[in-house]
Amino acid sequence: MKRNTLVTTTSALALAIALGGFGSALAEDKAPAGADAAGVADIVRAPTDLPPAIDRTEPETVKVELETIEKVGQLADGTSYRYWTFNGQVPGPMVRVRAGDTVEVSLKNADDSWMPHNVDFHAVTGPGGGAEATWADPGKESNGFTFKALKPGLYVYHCAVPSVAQHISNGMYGMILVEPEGGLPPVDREYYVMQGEIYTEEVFGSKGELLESYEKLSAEQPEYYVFNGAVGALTEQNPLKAEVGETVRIFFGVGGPNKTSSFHVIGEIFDNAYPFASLTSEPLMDVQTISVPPGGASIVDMELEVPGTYILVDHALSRAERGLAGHLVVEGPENPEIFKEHEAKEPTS
Ligand SMILES: [Cu+2]
Repeated sequence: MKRNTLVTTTSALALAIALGGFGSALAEDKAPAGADAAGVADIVRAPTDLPPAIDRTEPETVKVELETIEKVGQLADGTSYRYWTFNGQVPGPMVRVRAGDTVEVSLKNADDSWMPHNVDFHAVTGPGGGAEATWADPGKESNGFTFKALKPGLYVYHCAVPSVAQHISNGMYGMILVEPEGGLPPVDREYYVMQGEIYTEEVFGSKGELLESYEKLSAEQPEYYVFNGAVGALTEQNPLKAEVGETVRIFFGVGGPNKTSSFHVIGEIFDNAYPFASLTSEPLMDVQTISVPPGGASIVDMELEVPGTYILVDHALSRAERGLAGHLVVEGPENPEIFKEHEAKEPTS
């Protein structure tokens, strides 16, 4: 039954896009004057928006309530886009549970959605990661499901309604951390960062409300690469912050849908990096760049010795010119033993 609906919806959409009908429908609905016009939302999830470390020692039942919301949000200065989100922001909320917990997932799809949505949690052991159980047409609430978090790790979740790549690229991804029973080693600050791609018909840098390009999505040729949903989300808007002497952890994931990230922080070295976000393996130490596949994650820890602005990038650096950069601003006393700039040289002539 659901499969039929799904195929019909997908075919109709693909056809509409092929005929240019989808673009026309979007154009009629678009906000009058781009990102400054009323109705353009801030869809960025702040990297500080994550639950605190779990301090309990017994398993519990944890409820996760998701609402899928489609809305026009700011993609860049003067540029907007019709995002599809979990709970109104990109990425969706970070869920934090402990290995052995029972997790009850409910999903409601907002009344004004155009599309059905659902959620597939990579932390789930069970069919579709819960995708069938959470399917919801616009205005409906899904049946939901319950799962036991068996394996520690940091896991991606995403919408799995076809075209899955389309739902993900429009913003439908987030992460769930399943802490090991003894928790993670404590740090001073934790941040939540996810990388995604946006495929627009208009070229990078265009103004106004941009239209999605199914053709570029199929060809894996995004116009925009973003951390936490939008250009500038983690630079001007919400830079990561720390003091000299503190240890910072970044929970980093790739929603994608297509591109592997070579995650790197310019000017820093990861003291600990958990490849593929495996928490039952020992972390690697002293890592410059870590490869994170789409639908995958990593956890990196850095102790900060020197003040300054450190830049989060994907070291496939052409992507930095398509929106992909974040800042980690470290304040505190200079540490000339570790880093000092030389005095200006005397003119030689
Ligand atoms: Cu969806």
